[in-house]
Amino acid sequence: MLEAPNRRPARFITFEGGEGVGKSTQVRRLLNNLGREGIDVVRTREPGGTPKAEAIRSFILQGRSEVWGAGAEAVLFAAARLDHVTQLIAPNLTKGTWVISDRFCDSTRAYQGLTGGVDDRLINALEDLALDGHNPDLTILLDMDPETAFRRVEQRTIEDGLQLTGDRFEKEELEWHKVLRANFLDIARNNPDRCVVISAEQSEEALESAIWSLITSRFPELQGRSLA
Ligand code: T5A
Repeated sequence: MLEAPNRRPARFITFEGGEGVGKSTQVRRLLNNLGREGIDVVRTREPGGTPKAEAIRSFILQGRSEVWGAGAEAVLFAAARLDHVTQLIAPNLTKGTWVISDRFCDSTRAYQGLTGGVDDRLINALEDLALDGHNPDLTILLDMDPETAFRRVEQRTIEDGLQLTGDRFEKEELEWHKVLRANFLDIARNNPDRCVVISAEQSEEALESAIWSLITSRFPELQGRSLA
């Protein structure tokens, strides 16, 4: 079948990485930059993105699933993802709208699988079921030393006048987060066509520019477009 003229393929981009590395900040900046290029794009997050998935998010991040262990948490993240994919991600991509997600399936593999010790077979099965072929076109892994990232989160908490309590995973020890970082890097190494690692230890603006260079070199429809 002939494609409609000027119809550009919708892209699915995910951001991954440890706590506080600057994912949400860069998701917002990329959303604005794509919007300026006239691209229809939605921003979403995991866990969450739909009302049912947001309910699972609250349950997990309040620490209520912790007693069941990492395996049960992997199943809960996958349940949230299944709703997110079928209700938000797939319908948007089908109608030609790009989707940018703040975390996706690599977080389950890194947190619950490689760091939490959940068997690969369960992680693979959950991923197959929840994604149903909706793999990201590009995953940007923001990488940085967790100690520096924690200082950023601390600073944000102070600026927002909040108490530093730490959600379910922020409360883990620094060593745990160092292992998590190495595991994210392993996932990127094992998926070189999809994943690109970018150092998050640079200013917001420098990072935005590095991400824009990547996007414009990756997707031919944006080639030669520079940042405003
Ligand atoms: N989880 C999630 C799993 O265990 N399994 C799964 O399958 C999934 C999907 C989600 C939690 O759930 C876990 C992982 C997480 O623990 P969340 O609240 O979404 O919880 O947690 P984070 O993704 O870590 O979100 P954060 O908001 O804490 O971190 P971000 O989004 O990486 O960082 P951001 O952009 O909010 O920035 C943090 C602070 O740094 C500043 C910002 O202004 C902000 O104050 N900042 C910078 N400062 C200096 N230089 C830069 N370049 C900066 N960029 C941002």
